[in-house]
Amino acid sequence: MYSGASNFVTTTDTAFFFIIGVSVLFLIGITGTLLWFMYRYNEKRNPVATQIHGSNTLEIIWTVIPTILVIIMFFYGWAGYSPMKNAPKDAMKIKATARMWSWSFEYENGIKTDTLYVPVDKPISLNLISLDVIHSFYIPAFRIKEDMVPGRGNKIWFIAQEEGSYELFCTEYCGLSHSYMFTEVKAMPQKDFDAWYLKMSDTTRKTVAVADPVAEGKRLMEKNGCIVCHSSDGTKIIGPSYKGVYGHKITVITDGKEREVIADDEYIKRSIYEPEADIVKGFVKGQMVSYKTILSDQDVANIIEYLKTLK
Ligand SMILES: [Cu+2]
Repeated sequence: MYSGASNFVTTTDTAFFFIIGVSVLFLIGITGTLLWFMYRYNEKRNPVATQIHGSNTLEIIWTVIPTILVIIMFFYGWAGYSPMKNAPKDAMKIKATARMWSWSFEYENGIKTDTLYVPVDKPISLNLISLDVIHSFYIPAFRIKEDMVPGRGNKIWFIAQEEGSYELFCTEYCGLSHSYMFTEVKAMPQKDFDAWYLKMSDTTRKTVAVADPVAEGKRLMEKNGCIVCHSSDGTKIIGPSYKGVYGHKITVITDGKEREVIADDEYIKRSIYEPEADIVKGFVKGQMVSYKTILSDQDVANIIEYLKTLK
């Protein structure tokens, strides 16, 4: 077992520091030689230009040494990279979904979270799904990074080796609110993870009966990143604000034709499940994906309760 926050820290850092070290040595060597030549061969000290007619020895040296250095770089790079492509068979599988502009993680028992929870010392294999554009999954402390291309199904795996919270973010510029794609990976001892997993499974089963639909609706909208594009105070972001929408008349474009609708339960549900069907006048098409597979009818009902409070 290697040291560091994940099993890939040692190998990645070795390759990185070797390349940085070689680069710094060359930077110092080349700059030093340059300065010395400027001093030694300026017009005052060397009035007649010195002509040089090639040197086989020199040419061999400056071909062989860089070749060896580059081969060593390749070796360290390959030795670190190739294990990243082969997840162990017993790895715990988690589906990581990215969309403009939020993350969601789905576990084998159906739990969905916006923070990635993992046990330490256990291989975790992530299935990387993008619902819209190209995103990129990055946990700097674990030294892992992989593009999330729609329809491609890339994978990444790691073993968290030290307990703690680490930054997890999108590192592919994916539109206006790219910087909101920021969350955490929490690595915890196996027994704490098991307790969390069990507790979450229970709450997932009980989602139908929530005590406070308004609070639940608000939580769902924060968790699913809705609020990144829709404000609740009337500010225009990517999509229309929620403020004062419920129960009011709005102008939308449906199949290229302008029409007026009342923003009732049915309209809001349709906007969440088929966001391209009606576009509010003044906004652009193609900014939102359907949440049909993500939000249940009950979730939508809770969201509507929350919207009703935004007068
Ligand atoms: Cu992104």
